[in-house]
Amino acid sequence: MAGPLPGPCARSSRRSTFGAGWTTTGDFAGTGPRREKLDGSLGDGVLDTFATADDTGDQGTGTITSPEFAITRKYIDFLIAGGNHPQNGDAPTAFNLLVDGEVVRTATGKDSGTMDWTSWDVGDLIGKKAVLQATDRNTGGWGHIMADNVVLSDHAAPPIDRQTPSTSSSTATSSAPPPAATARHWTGTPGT
Ligand SMILES: [Ca+2]
Repeated sequence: MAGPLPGPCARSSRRSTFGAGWTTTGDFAGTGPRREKLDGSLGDGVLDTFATADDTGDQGTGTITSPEFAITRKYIDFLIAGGNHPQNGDAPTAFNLLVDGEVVRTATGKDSGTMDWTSWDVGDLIGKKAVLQATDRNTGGWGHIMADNVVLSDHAAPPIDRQTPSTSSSTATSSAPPPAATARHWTGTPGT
């Protein structure tokens, strides 16, 4: 089974920082998960680069980086929202997977504050050590990125609008995660 992953959010709502092993740079130095409940989010803490050390919102830039962990499953599923500024642009708001310091997977938002599932196929990276990194070099409109509930999974988490409604009362805005993801929330413990 997969070992525990470093996690910013599942158990971090009572902390003021992201936790052991996380590094924060630029305007995010010393920050932690923002306490907020976004549409589609789970729990009450979110990695959100709008939450700068001096409350400058979109103007803040820098990085938030997880501890190193081993990729042990075929997919990395996570919730993402925020600005649509891809990593390969001049001023990204991106959530990235790095191996040996290189960005090997990247995601950005949709200029939306509604969190939705995204999945990376990392089958070719199984066995590698990696870190997650939020990179914000954008100071304009929608100049922030949010991410949460990163999990290693055997299944790709589909976007909310393509998930099968569960039983009776689900709506289009239901945030119920796929079973594969709920089973493996980050534990908040650095990888072992
Ligand atoms: Ca920013």
